[in-house]
Amino acid sequence: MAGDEIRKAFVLVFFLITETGLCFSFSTLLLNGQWMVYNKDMSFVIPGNVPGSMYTALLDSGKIQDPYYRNNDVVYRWIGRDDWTYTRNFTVTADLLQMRSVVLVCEGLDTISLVYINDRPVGKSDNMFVCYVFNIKSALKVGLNTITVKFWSAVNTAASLAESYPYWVPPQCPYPGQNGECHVNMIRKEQCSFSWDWGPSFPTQGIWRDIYIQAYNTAIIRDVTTETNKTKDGLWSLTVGVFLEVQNVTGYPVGGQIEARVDNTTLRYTQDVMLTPEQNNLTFTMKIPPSVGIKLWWPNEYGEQSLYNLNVAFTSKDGAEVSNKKVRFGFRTVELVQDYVSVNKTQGRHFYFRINGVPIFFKGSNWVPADSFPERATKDRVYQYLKSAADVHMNSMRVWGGGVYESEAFYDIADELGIMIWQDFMFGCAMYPTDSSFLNSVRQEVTYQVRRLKHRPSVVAYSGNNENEKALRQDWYLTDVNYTLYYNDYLKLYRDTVYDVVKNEDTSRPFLPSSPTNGILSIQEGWIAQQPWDEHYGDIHDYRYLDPYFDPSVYRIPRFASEYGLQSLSSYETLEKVYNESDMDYWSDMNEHRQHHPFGNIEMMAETIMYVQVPNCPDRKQKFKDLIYVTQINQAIGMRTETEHYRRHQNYLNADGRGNTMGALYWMLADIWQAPSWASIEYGGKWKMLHYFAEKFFAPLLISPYDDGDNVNVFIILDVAKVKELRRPDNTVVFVPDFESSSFPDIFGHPNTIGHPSGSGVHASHQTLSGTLYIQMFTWQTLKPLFTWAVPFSMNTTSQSVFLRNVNDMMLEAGCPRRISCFLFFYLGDPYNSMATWHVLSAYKDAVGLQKANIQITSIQAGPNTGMFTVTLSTDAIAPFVWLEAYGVKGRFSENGFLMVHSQKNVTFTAWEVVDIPTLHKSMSVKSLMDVYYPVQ
Ligand code: BMA
Repeated sequence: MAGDEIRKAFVLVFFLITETGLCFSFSTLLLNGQWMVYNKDMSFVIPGNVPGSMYTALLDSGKIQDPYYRNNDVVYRWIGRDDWTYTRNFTVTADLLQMRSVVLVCEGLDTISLVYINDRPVGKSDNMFVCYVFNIKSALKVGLNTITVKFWSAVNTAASLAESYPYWVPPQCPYPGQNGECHVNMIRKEQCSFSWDWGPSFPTQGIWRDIYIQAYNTAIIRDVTTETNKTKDGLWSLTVGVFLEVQNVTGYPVGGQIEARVDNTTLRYTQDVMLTPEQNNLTFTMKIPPSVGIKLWWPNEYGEQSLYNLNVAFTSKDGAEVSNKKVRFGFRTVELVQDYVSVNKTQGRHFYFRINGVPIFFKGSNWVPADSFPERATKDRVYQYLKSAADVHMNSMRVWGGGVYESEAFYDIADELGIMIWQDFMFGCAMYPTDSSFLNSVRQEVTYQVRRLKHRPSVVAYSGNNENEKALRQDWYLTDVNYTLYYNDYLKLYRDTVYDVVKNEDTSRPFLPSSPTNGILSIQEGWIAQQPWDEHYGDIHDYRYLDPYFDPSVYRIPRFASEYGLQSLSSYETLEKVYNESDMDYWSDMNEHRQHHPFGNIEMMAETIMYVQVPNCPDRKQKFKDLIYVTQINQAIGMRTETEHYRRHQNYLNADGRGNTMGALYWMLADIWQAPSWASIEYGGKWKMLHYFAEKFFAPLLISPYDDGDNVNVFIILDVAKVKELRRPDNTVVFVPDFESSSFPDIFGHPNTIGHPSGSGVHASHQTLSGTLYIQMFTWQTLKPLFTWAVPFSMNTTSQSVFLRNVNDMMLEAGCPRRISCFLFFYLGDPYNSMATWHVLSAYKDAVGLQKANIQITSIQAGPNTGMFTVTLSTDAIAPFVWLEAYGVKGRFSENGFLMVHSQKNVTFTAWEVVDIPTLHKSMSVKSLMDVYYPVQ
């Protein structure tokens, strides 16, 4: 073995032991690292890193500019249409080659490829989501060997598959404004890599996950799955699945022993086994005695995320070979409640999750790939995004079906942060082929991915696809020309293939046919419901771009909203990395080029006009900055209005049975590149105003006012770990906080909670939460409130109206002349508490009395913790949407985009990189709404 191979093998073994828990007594040769990459006519021959793609190889070799820069997605279209080959040499020792089985393990080949060892074909791939294992022993030799992976352009392959397919499998091509490629549904590849309505087309080729050689004489463990169950007597059991690969050279069975141990417990299991290449897996259940003292895994802000390590080892009979695999798992139960809402069964079915028996409102968003080039979606970046989600009280995330099954790092972090994953299978917004080779490939994909994910406590649900049930029912792709054909294809793919595998592999979490879906009703109606968007069943996706998004009455009342969103622009700072000076205009060609959603920029402008006045700075660049700011205001207000509306409906059912809403996952968490989109986190990690608003609207204790006809109606919403479900005689549900066994401060004592309501002045006893709600009426003109109402309240459900009053009467009492002059401010106990909120009585564009506020950053001081700084602000006038930025310094504020009603306010800046106070001071700027308007000349 050459020096660097030995080093790499060493690194792999070390990596496998420390990171994945794998450990081999047999030989392993890691082939990650530097390869040679070349295109079809060899006009480019460059080094390329594995895992990686040809785009990053070209970029790293200086052959292309940043592919994200300006319209490089179009300029570099040729790259995805060319064929790229990866090759490298490696050295094989006699020791390795004499092993009975020598296999090449490819955890990710993207996508259509032929694999050669020393010019002999040893395997091929057609699915980037499958782990391929090829037998390569006969192709290897002692000494220097060459491995070559020849990829075909995914674009060309998809086109030729579409052409030769007996009928159209729509949609053919994406919306032209996406500048994308066609027929991505014909191949098992990240569907958004051919472009999406928020992302560019970079149809990658390459070895995108680890690749290595393994040699063994007997058997090795490929997968370990776990399933934890709570039995009737309250005891836990752990069911373990072990999937091995067994040598098939000798023709004799392989004897040995399987041992399973759970770290830091007395749990141990052993079993003698006789394995053959066909009889290569086993399942066993360990009953867990009470003495083990199991600690549960809880979602974020509901308790700890206790995790256990399971070590499984196979030892060959002669003791000469040991194969280990370690997986981390947790003890938790998941149930999806879908019983009837009413006794007469006419009002639909519930749709909510119970985790460890506790009904939990899903607060979160949707995850799309963090980068067009998966190799750039590093663990650090994924952590940054998911930590940002947890920091704003999210407890759940849907891994959307047009991207990828995410990395181990992603699920590790979700397990650790308590982010419950709704996992789509990777099919989205399309019909799919159902020829046998496609379905076989899907079968392998689903088997591999489910075995990979099953031990993850964070994964709480599977869903067959993104929006294909709805698309077929609503004829999005003109499938009605032959509905039966496409319907039968749908069944073949999702019912007879995806679900068929899942039901054999993993019934420990719910499987939903699609998202959105009607759940049980969809199944009863033959997997395509009559109305998959029905609010009485399952989940909905709902977008309303042209409605007054600040008015809650425009929103639907579903059981669970798994997608809803509004667009905004990314910050100037983020756009600057990919726009040039001339692009810095709302209506520039570049801003249009990056906008992939039809009429998106026009829609954002229409939204602006409805709510605030359009910024009018004569300076073009400043006006663009101001427009960025107002689009972020619209998005934040829209998502706040819609999300609070969903949370308020937890305990409410309309006369027609809509309500008991138990999930709000907005679209979407983070951008794949710098562009106008629905994301709340910009490419690179910067929080948009929406993300700051999410910290408020997802807070466990929320004051939520809204216009209810002529009244203002104020709800208090409380998400706590101790909730009981009360069933009314008519079968409707009310969620009731249960404080009996938990002291109130515990509920908010979770370290992930920022801005938790200390000083809220609320008290809990038994099943009641009581306190005083303070309501103040202000005019826009002055910092002094007109009037303050102190409203004692007492609530006994998790979401309840505590105040309802005619606004005109309140104005009369307070002395407010007209709605457009005033607004309401609400707090519990302490007006300076971050939980305070406000409610406007008219759109800002009509507000009278607002003045340009002179806001000053009066001081920045270190603390309260390392990397944190206290920023003190002062104002001389009411200031809506106060927006702080630390240009060039990565980090986030504790609050941003707030309404400033006091002359002073402190916020905390948490830096994500080392920074000193003078640098921070220099970087920091502040503005508020009236700063974007200039006197008309
Ligand atoms: C839904 C999603 C995505 C899309 C989003 C915004 O259709 O599932 O496909 O990006 O809406 O349009």
